[in-house]
Amino acid sequence: MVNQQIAQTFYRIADLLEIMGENPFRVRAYRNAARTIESLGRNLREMVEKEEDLTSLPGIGKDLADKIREIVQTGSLAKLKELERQVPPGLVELLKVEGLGPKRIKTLHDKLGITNLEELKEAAAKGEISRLPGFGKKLEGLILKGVVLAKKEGRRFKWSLAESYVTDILRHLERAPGLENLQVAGSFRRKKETVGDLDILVTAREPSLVIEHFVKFPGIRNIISKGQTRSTVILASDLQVDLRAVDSDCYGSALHYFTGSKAHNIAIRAMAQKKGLKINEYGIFRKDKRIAGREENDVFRAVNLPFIEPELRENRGEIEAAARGQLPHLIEPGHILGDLHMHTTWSDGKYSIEAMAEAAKALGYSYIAITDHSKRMAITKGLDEKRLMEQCEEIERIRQKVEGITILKGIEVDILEDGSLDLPDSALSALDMVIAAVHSKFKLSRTEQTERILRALDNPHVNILAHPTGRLIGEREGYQADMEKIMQRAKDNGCFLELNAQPARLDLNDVNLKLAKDMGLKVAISTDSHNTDSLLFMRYGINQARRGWIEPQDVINTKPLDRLLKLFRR
Ligand code: DGT
Ligand code: CA
Ligand code: CA
Repeated sequence: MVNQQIAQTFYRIADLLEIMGENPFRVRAYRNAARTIESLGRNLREMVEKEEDLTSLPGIGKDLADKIREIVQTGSLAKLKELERQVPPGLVELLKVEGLGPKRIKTLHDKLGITNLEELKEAAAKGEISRLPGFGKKLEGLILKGVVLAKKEGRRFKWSLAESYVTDILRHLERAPGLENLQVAGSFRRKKETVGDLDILVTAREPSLVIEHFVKFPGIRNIISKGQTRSTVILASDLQVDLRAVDSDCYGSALHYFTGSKAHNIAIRAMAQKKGLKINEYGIFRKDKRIAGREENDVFRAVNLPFIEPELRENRGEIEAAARGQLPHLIEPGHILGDLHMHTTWSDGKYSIEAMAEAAKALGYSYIAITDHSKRMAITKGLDEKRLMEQCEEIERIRQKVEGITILKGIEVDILEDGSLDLPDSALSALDMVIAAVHSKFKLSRTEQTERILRALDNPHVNILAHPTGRLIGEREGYQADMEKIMQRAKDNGCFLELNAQPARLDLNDVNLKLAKDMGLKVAISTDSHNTDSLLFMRYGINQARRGWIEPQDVINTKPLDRLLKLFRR
């Protein structure tokens, strides 16, 4: 998964170049290349190792091909380091503020001398930003809110991106001399949607040899500390990695401790105290004698609980549920029988209906739904009524051709500002299922937004509400709406909410998923794929679902086709 890292590097270079006011063509070249790489089916590491011609890829010339090789071979890129030296780091931070792109950041820097979040906040508070041409009061308000959010978030990494680093680090660490156990703990193991840093735990014959080997990982920018049993490093991407070597005798309790969450740990420790036990990363103790700690389950056993899955360890009721013997049996990838949200070349997808069906079939699915955009999404070539009917005919032809998987006729229809839908009922009634989605007017008031969505759910053709909050992780907070009200209406109307598995969306989040579950509202876990590769995003959705306590019976696309179709008859 080096692809994601390379794409990330190129996006970053594009941002930096743009902040510096460099040639827009060069900026665009980096962004185009990043997009190509993100949706590439091939692994670039493999291509580099086999010395394949990278310039055969769209948008990759000789210069970018060299850069890709450099990243694969060294784990970093000299060009990026050079740019990062030239642009004040505080200025790069500003990219995290919603409403601010590199162009505007350049303007803020040139006209107001702003170089960091603090100065941005001051300028916004003083009303200086709204006086700049092209900014305005509304944007200034947005920026002020964005600053607060950006500060709170710090620099966190989407789980999927963190995973690509984990893969590389583990591949490196597995070759460490005398290594015994190796596990990534922390929020990464809990599958949290964003990860602050990585916490890796090892046991080894000779821990210092593992540490020596660890700090030779090619992707490291800074070694912050390096002792006999622990080390902290910063990768070229800014991701911090903590490595700890522990004794085998306490590996289990250390794994539990460093998996967290902190709130879960504290609650478990309090239970232990009541039993006269002490639990910490070094083991489970009675008086000062270690009585257990080799296995993670020793910790739970000590407080009379069954094993609790890492995804649940947030002290959100999992300990009480465990004590009552009522832990959920969490959903797993194998439970999913089909994918109910994907795009094709009929709108903004990259592959034909047939290619998507074949790819889904290869994953072992028994059904998919084709859900292209509707006409309001003009930039995506969204379908009007006429083209939708043509697409239905096309699906019928492909149904004859591709056996072993059922292709459902669907649409991702836009919810217009007043809550009506972008296509007439006569068109929607020809389909097997309808997804409704908000793609515009994010700034309506909470009441208006809620009413708008409720009205859409009241349309008897609507089955699923797509990416229900509209948030983009770390980029956009999502619109204001009363989720509980929306969920209740969905349930009353026989609709479902989507858990969109795109790694930047993961919308619904864990808390909302649990809310839906407790309400008895089912969800669809869907990839919203625009190409065949991203059908694999399903596992990110599964991660998120597990954090939301979701069991197979809570998910509609775990049901066989006949039962699914019954659910779509409202
Ligand atoms: P992150 O890195 O912000 O995404 O979140 P975590 O959960 O990975 O947190 P991190 O890296 O600060 O610490 C890893 C784990 O170590 C954490 O989940 C629980 C444990 N831990 C850290 N500090 C404390 C503490 O003060 N008390 C207890 N009981 N556990 C702690
Ligand atoms: Ca961590
Ligand atoms: Ca840490």
